[in-house]
Amino acid sequence: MLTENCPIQSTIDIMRGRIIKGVGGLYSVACDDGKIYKGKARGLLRKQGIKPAIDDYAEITPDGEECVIVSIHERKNMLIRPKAANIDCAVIVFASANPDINFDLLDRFLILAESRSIEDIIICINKCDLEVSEGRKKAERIYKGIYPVCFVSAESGEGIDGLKSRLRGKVSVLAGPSGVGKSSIINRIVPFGNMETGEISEKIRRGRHTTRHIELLQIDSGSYIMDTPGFSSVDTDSLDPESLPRFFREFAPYLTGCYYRDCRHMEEPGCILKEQVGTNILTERYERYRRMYNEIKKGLKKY
Ligand SMILES: Nc1nc2c(ncn2[C@@H]2O[C@H](COP(=O)(O)OP(=O)(O)OP(=O)(O)O)[C@@H](O)[C@H]2O)c(=O)[nH]1
Ligand SMILES: [Mg+2]
Ligand SMILES: [Zn+2]
Repeated sequence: MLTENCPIQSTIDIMRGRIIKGVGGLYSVACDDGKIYKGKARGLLRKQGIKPAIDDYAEITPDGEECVIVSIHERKNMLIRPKAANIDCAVIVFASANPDINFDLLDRFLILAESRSIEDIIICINKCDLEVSEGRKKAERIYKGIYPVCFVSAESGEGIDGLKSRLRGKVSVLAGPSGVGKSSIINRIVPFGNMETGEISEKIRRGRHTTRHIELLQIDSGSYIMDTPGFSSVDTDSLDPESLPRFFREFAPYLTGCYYRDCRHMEEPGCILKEQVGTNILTERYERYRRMYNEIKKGLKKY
């Protein structure tokens, strides 16, 4: 439990549930009795700075259709933005085109997911009904040996079954910039899915942030998926620069064995990781590592 010392009168019924939606501090909790109760977190939780997250397991006291959230169970992992917990699988969604793939942002999404110990990470390139773009070819070239890459079209339905089968039995989150078609994919995957989708603004060539909150939706009895609002930036400031190499998955075989045991794989002599750049490690990915390492280091100096 994340809450301690919360005396609750024994006369009040306590029920266990799962937080499936939260808008402005009001949460929907799906409970073991099959009902959904709406309520806020009790004052004590708020005082302790504990805010419920989507897919938290919680204890509630029901009162008619309403409830009070009295405690939150220990989380397996946690994303801060979007605020979601207990995630098995992160699907990082970009579009083949309209908007074009921002590879810097894509790497940041991947690093964030890795840093949060999310076991399964999938890259999903949507809008594959559009002509095969340079970005799509580049995504295939860079990531195919590192992560599963699904090419789909929410419009035509191409590739959706393949993506869906990868989500079976898991709690997944769809994350990516606005306008790439996350909600459109959900509408294909979730039976009776009815997420609001938005036209891309022609002027700014990105979406209008149609989805404003996260919601946990059920695909089938053991599979759940969360739609999230689009993000145009990912906050990587809080990462420890020394742990950054672990978040580049293809670096794993070369993390030990450098001449210096605490090698940062930057300028040090005898770096075995650097020797792999251009062969087993793509130059683009290594360059991204260097830029991010320097950026995070610089950020840390400020404080
Ligand atoms: N051509 C094409 N258009 C698509 C496809 N999927 C979605 N779109 C369009 O892209 C636009 C944005 O789709 P959304 O599903 O709202 O995008 P989103 O990622 O949920 O956006 P936010 O909620 O703002 O984060 C809509 O106009 C969709 O019709 C696709 O596979 N092909
Ligand atoms: Mg959306
Ligand atoms: Zn090294």
